[in-house]
Amino acid sequence: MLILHGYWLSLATYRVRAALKFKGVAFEERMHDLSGGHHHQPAFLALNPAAAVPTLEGGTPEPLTQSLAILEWLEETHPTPPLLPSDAAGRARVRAMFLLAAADTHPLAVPRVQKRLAAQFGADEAAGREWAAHWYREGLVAYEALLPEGATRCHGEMLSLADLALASHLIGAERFGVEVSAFARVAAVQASLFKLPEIESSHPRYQAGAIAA
Ligand SMILES: N[C@@H](CCC(=O)N[C@@H](CS)C(=O)NCC(=O)O)C(=O)O
Repeated sequence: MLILHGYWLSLATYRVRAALKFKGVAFEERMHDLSGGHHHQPAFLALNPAAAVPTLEGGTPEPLTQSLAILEWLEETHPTPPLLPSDAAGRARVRAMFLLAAADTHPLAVPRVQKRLAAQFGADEAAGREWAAHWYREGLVAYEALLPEGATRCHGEMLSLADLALASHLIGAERFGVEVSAFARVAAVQASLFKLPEIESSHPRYQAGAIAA
C-alpha cells in the first residue's frame, strides 16, 4: 500500500492526492503537523531530509519526494488515465504550466519562507500574506495569458498535471485573499475543474486536521 505523507493545508500534497484519486490508485494518508514543526523531527527527516511534504512511501525502495517527481513516477507506473499528453510539445507545455505554480509561485509562500521573512525582515503576518498574494497574483497573470479563450482545462480536453497545479494555485490564491474572478479564463477553468470529484474532494478543507477558515 502506498503511504502519502502530507498535511491538510499542503498544496504540494494536494496535487499528488488528486492524481492518486484520478488514477484510482489505493493509498493511505498520514498527516504531519507542519504548524507544530513535526516535519523537523528525526522520524520525519528520515523520510524526507528536506523537511517537507509530500513524501510517498511504499512504491519504491526509497521514499519519493517533490510533487513533480512523485507525479512523474505515478504517470510512468500507472499510465492510465494519462495526466500527460501523448506528444512531446504538449508534455513540455503541461510541465511548464505545472512549474508555474509548483516552482515559480508556491515555494515563495510556504511556511519556511514566511518564517524567514519574519525573522530576517520583521515581516508581520499581514506583510507575509501580502507577499504571498503578490506571487499568486503574478502566477494568475501568466496562467490567464497561457489559457486559450473558452478553455475548460489547461491543455485541450484532458485533465493534466497542469490542471492539478492550477487547482493547487487557486486554493493558495483563495487562501491569501487574491480575487480570481478578475482572471476570466482562469475562472472558467476553475469552475470546470472543481466539478471533478477528484479535484474537489482533495481540497485541504476536507482533509484530516483541517481548520475551518
Ligand atoms: N517543491 C516541493 C514543495 C514541498 C513543500 O515546500 N511543501 C510544503 C507544504 S505545501 C512544506 O512541507 N513546507 C514545510 C515548511 O515550509 O517548513 C513539492 O512540490 O513537493
